Amino acid sequence: MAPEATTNGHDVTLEKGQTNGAGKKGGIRTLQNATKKDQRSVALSLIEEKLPKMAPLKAVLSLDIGLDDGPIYIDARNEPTIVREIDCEPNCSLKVKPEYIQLFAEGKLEPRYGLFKDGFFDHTTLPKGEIKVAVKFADYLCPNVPVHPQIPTGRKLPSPTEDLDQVMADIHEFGYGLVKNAMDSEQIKTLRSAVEQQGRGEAEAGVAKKDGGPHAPNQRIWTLINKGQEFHDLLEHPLIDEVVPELLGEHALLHSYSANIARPGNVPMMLHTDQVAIQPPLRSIFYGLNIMWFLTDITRENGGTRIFPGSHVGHVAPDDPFNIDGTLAAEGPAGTALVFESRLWHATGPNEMTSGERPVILMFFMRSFIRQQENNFLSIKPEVEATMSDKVRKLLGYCTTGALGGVEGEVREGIFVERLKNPVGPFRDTHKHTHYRQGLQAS
Ligand SMILES: O=C(O)CCC(=O)C(=O)O
Ligand SMILES: [Fe+2]
Repeated sequence: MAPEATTNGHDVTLEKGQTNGAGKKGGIRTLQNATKKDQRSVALSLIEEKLPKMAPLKAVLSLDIGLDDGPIYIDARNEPTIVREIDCEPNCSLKVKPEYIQLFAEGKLEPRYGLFKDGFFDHTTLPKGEIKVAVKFADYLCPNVPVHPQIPTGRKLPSPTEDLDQVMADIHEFGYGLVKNAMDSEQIKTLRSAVEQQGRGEAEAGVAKKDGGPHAPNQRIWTLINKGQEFHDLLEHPLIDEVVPELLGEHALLHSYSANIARPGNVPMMLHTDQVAIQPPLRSIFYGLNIMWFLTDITRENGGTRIFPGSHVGHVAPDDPFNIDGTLAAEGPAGTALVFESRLWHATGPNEMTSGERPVILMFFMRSFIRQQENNFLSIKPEVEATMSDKVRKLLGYCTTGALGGVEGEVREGIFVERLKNPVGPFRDTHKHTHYRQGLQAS
């Protein structure tokens, strides 16, 4: 492999590719390959174009975008260049789909989402080494390069308060606020016991959802709607009506409803915004709002959610989403509700205690036009569905909002809908008409 400046080098690679076996295999196959090659070529051109911006990297990145000749190297130790061979260990290795390069450049994909989302299915796509180098490389491809968040100085940061006006002001200014005594001791006890028992039961039944690093000590309990009346009751809490409609507009939906137990030995979650998966990564509006209910006293030590206060506004994003240095922990006594909007950079904190859990309930609301995280219509048990209050049904999407969510063309607003016993099927001839009528009579 000869070192070469790639402005022309990638053309050579692509021509070589055209003569490979796959290219000779007839119409459709050839067409697909041509498209793929074009994406790699476009990716290389874009990287070359943005190369001068990459000087602050001061590092070497090995980059695999699927070229036939293997990875290229972005050598930004001095003036950034692209080379085919390198005389040192790269600081970071990155394998990324070439089409993502174009999406980054067009501002359609946020690097902290785009670089990691395929890792769920193929761990070889995860950057290796100094993660910051891969992230900033991708940032420099974007139209606007974000800056690392800084905690605001000289301003009083949010602390738990019963003054809801203050909470709203804190959410606007810092992206989050803390409601003190949102739950009384009876509610805390009931919900904590329900979460603990549910967590234990799911673990014993072998259906627990675990995360938080190699030992996966943390436990998520999803779809709380199916898991007890206590969780339905919490959805009737007046705080929801105080904050959700004002911040997310009418008809906001419950995006997901879960508990998260952070346990000792966990690795902090990746820093993220709660709308990072909504692409393109718009920063001008928040789509979601989380209400996190503290079921125990929450401190920095036992895994309080790590936050960059004020990181909900401006073009900010952490240089390394796996590094929580410089974050604050959202702390408060049991019964506190942490309310935070979806642009805020945050993560589950490390539980640094030797024993003791950090159980919280996460009620995650979204504006009514965004697809819900949980597909309630498929996951809610029919017998639970039958017991849901109108309020709960509405929050879960069983009610039309604007022209959305209707059944068989219902577009009026605020109509409760339900599964049709006999949805209208195809009509082709009179014989089938008779069948449909018979079906109706039978049901
Ligand atoms: O558990 C926490 O502290 C935060 C969880 C979180 O950020 C999330 O589920 O998106
Ligand atoms: Fe989150």
